[in-house]
Amino acid sequence: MMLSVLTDYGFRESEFNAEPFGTGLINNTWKITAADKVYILQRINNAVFKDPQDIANNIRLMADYLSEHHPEYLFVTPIRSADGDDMVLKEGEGFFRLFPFIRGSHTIDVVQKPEQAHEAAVQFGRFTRSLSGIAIEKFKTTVPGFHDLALRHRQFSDVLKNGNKERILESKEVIKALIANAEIVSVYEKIKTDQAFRLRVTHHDTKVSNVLFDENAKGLCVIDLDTAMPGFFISDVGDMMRTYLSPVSEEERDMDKIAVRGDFYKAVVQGYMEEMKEELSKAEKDYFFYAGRFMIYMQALRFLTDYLSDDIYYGEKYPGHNLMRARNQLTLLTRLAEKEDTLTGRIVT
Ligand code: GN1
Ligand code: MG
Repeated sequence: MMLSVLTDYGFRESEFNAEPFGTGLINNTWKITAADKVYILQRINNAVFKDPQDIANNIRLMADYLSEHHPEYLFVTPIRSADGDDMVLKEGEGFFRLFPFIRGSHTIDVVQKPEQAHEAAVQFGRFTRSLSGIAIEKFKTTVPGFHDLALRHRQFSDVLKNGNKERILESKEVIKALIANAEIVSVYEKIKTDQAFRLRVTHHDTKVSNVLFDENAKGLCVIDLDTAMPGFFISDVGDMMRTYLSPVSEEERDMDKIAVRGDFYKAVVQGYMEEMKEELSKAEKDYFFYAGRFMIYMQALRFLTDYLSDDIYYGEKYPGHNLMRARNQLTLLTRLAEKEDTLTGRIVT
């Protein structure tokens, strides 16, 4: 049985209770209760993370750096197995990791108040700022080209040639809208070679469920560090906009419910800037709003590309699921564009 991995951490089979935990699309997560202690166990999706040791390498790198330079920073490191490993390989089952559950912490799945967006943005900003002196060349790339929009766009163009023909026909409108927005890719191409844009350690998955909150609704730290690696700040800020601005998530099927909330935008900008304003160059700050367009567009491309590739990456819970998600993200992109003037007028730097 899957959870037999816990014996590698010194637990006896009869000693623990396991329940599925969280809503991630890629890894499997369980909350483990053993005696009076609580843990989080994760199985890494080996199809996505081809070399899970790279993740362990990056996490160790960050843990060492932070304990030396920012010992007060709460960094949740994996518990070592009885053999002293950060990760355990179970033949035929995959790689597992065990984390301590931070006492008194909780996560939320949707941002309901601007204060929560603010707290989360502070946490992701602090994460990047705290790591700003680390040698980024020592990091491994855990998912090649993960937030490379040019690559995501090429993958989309390729699937239009080689993908599921019926689905391509069915997705005509969405494809047209994606092509019409290709300017977002050109802007990214410029950023990629622009000296004013620095590579820093960014999280790359800044959904609010990746922040731990305490009993007083204050942010404690960020979790889910599998994709923490060198990147541009627009990845993190953009993914916050993608997932905090609308009252409904990428799973919503009623497009009329998708909206962009100005006070949440302001909260993201202010929270992130509290930590990052000294770090970011003037040129980078000018791309705050673009960050949202960048990430929402990329996610729309990824969902549709997956739909046209028969859902091999994200899977589907109902027929047309990934097409629906792509439509959802495109709607969000439109809602965001409509508010550009109002939102950018509010930026405080
Ligand atoms: C995946 O599994 P989860 O929910 O942490 C994906 C993100 C997407 C997200 C969309 C490694 O994250 O990039 O934004 O789904 N992670 C990977 O919900 O592909
Ligand atoms: Mg994730």
